[in-house]
Amino acid sequence: MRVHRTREHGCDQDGTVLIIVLWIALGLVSIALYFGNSSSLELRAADNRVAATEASQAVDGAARYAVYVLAHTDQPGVMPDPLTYQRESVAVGDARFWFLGRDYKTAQPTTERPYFGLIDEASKLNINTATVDMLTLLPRMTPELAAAIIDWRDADSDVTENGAEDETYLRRNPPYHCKNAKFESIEEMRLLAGADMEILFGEDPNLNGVLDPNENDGPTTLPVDNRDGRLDPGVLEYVTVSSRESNTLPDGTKRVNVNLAGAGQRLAPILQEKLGSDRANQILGAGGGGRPGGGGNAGGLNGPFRSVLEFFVRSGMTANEFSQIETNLTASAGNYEEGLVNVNTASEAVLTCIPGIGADKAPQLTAYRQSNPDKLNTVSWVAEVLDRASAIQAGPYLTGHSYQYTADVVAVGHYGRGYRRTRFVIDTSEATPRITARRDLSHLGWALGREVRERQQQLVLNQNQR
Ligand SMILES: [Ca+2]
Ligand SMILES: [Ca+2]
Ligand SMILES: [Ca+2]
Ligand SMILES: [Ca+2]
Repeated sequence: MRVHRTREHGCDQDGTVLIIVLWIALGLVSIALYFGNSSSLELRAADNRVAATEASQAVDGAARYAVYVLAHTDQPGVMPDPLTYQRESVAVGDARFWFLGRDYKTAQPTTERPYFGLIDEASKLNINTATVDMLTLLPRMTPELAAAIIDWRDADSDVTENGAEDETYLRRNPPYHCKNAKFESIEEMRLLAGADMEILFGEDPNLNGVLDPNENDGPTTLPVDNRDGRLDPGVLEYVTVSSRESNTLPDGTKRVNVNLAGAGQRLAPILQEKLGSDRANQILGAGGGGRPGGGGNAGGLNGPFRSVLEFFVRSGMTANEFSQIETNLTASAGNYEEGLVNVNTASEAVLTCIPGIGADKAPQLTAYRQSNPDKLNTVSWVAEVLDRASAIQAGPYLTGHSYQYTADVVAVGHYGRGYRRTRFVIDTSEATPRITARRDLSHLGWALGREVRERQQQLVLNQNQR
């Protein structure tokens, strides 16, 4: 009996000990699980921070690379051939970067798949120089916003038709003044009367020129789009504040103003060097209106010429001859000319805004570009496509060259993590290209389209399986 009791007691004790041990063990397991989980979360967070740092460094590296590409191009002032530099999935250590671009060789540069490359700022309409009529022709533009652009940048406080000055902006909450000075960035347009998300961003809220799934599903997800299978971007797609041509070439040579007295004497040695003396004399004599030998001297350049294109049309030069001296010429007196549109890279939408071109002739220009890809370093071919009067009318707004480019850099760190996107504007008008603007666009979200995302996800899967 006693033994039994003892044994019973022993049994109870064993049971209690077992339960306590189990509890302790369970507690240890859950503590281990808790710490394990939180340290893996912390590890994961730290890893994401590392990836983001890698991506940021790749962004900076990409900007330096873009400056290098532009500094070493064969033809300064001409869009670097996309085949001559690296544009997509460029490795920088464990990170990769892409230059998100626009396909300037097509009439509609926005597509279903991203195009990779640098972006020509002279392919866009400059909101510091475009007239209200030109602005009004942009897709989605309203008369109110076009007029507000003019009033924002003009020095006076006189309200133009449909426009807005101080009295509009001072009524806002919080109130602010009309700038009455040039735009320094296109994003300033968000402050303007009549500007809204739909006009500025259109169907492309991530500003990548790519038709993303949410941009073609109607009202199901933002933005509200028309579900027509093509991207209809907003005004921001088509405008710039950066385009300008210096009247001093990057190598320090002053351009010859074809309207100045003595232009002929300054032009003579350039023409002689490139085309020989006989031809130089013929051309310098012909400038008044296609009379070969007419005038017979440098004074034969009878201006005024409203543009370099007009000078070409009236000079009797062949397009090939003209292309050799084109960058040496200007028709403006200042230190630089702002807002010329590069007819070799501008989209149909932008060309439509140019006086003398319009919606009817813009497709002819882009069609010519597609069938003559080797001629796209000059403005002269415009005279082959447009009639003489239209070419002369369009001339003051056009150029064949570009000196400012955007590098829209997207980068990810290892395993495709740590997404970063920054837009840089690079000015090549001086001897050394330099970055003149930088804007972080990471907050706009993934911009590289579906294919690159899937490829990135596949890389992660492959890594995890190893
Ligand atoms: Ca004003
Ligand atoms: Ca998009
Ligand atoms: Ca949508
Ligand atoms: Ca659409």
